[in-house]
Amino acid sequence: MPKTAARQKTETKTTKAATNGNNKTAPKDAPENEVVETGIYDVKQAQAEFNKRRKSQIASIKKLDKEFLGEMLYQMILGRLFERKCAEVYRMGKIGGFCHLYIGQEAIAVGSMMALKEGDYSITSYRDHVQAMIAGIKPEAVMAELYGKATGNVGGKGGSMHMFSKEKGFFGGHGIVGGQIGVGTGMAYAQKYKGTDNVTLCFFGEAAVNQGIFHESLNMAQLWKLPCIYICENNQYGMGTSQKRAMSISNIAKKAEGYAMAGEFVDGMDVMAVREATLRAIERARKDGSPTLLEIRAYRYMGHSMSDPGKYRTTEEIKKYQERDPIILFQDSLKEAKVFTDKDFEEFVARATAEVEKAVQFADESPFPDESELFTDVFA
Ligand SMILES: Cc1ncc(C[n+]2csc(CCOP(=O)(O)OP(=O)(O)O)c2C)c(N)n1
Ligand SMILES: [Mg+2]
Repeated sequence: MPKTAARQKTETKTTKAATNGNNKTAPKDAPENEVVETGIYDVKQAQAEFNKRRKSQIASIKKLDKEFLGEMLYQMILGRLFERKCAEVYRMGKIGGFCHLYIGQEAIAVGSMMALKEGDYSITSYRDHVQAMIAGIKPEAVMAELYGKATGNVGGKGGSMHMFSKEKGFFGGHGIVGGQIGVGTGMAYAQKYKGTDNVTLCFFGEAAVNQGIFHESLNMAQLWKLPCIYICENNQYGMGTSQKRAMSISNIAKKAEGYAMAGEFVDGMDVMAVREATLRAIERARKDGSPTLLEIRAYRYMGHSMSDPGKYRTTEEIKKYQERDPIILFQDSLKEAKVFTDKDFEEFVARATAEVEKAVQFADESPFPDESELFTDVFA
């Protein structure tokens, strides 16, 4: 993606949506709307650290073949453009209900899931479209599911939050904050019980860490040596509440120490750093089932969901984080390592744009489920 195109589009489209065009601090007499700087992540410092790491990123790039690197970049671009399209068609009324977008966090899903092998599992929260596509669910099926169409990933009955494919080892798509942490732990238990060397990637947001299920699961996983890699996607907000307001410590990776578990902090804007941390965790898990907690810090550019008025943060804060856009950082390194050129990036964008358009056309042209489907697959 050419640098300027990526930056411009993201900033103009996403920041407006995220803040609903309002970047003013709320009045003092409305504390629930007060803008609080998170203060836990200095962007300048992070940028300086990344620049120091740049050499090591290029060295990691050189260890991988061009085709695989191209696929990593393509999946990040596809995720970004797919989500932008979701926002566009949502505003046109084509998607109803909840819709949580992943823009800004792409390096986490790509860096970690593309380190998996056949038979490994993954599970996540409601912010699940990009993970579902990386798992191998076709963009057409994800978009049609968002539209509530019969051709959707789960027949149009799950919508945005409930993508699922047992065949692809992708177990959702969960709307209850933290609910998937217990399920993911059970999936890892099954992998161990069956005597495989497979692992589970269990994604959740930083707000889920305050739920009891997180602590119960980590305790059990370490005690029973379950091959679960707990990936806390720290985007610094749980709906409109900053982490600082809701958590007594800012270093989530440190919480692993409470369970004698391996824990690691990772820069979620750096896809290669995510990949390498995941590979270290995978190695531990395949060897003797040891679990790991990874805190991968990133930033969501859009609102919590499409209905978020976004009054709890400023446009300036969003722009600050966009200066470290994960796609641009990766492209810059790929270019410096002489793997791809600007022309190649344009081709990736063109291919992803065509794939997204195909998905929208498929969803537009698909039928809604038949009335007779009303009572099938109903378990409650
Ligand atoms: C048990 C439960 N409590 C509250 C909610 C409402 N809720 C939905 S998302 C959310 C915030 C979660 O934030 P985080 O875990 O950081 O994930 P993110 O949305 O940032 O990806 C809340 C409180 C819920 N869905 N489930
Ligand atoms: Mg969050």
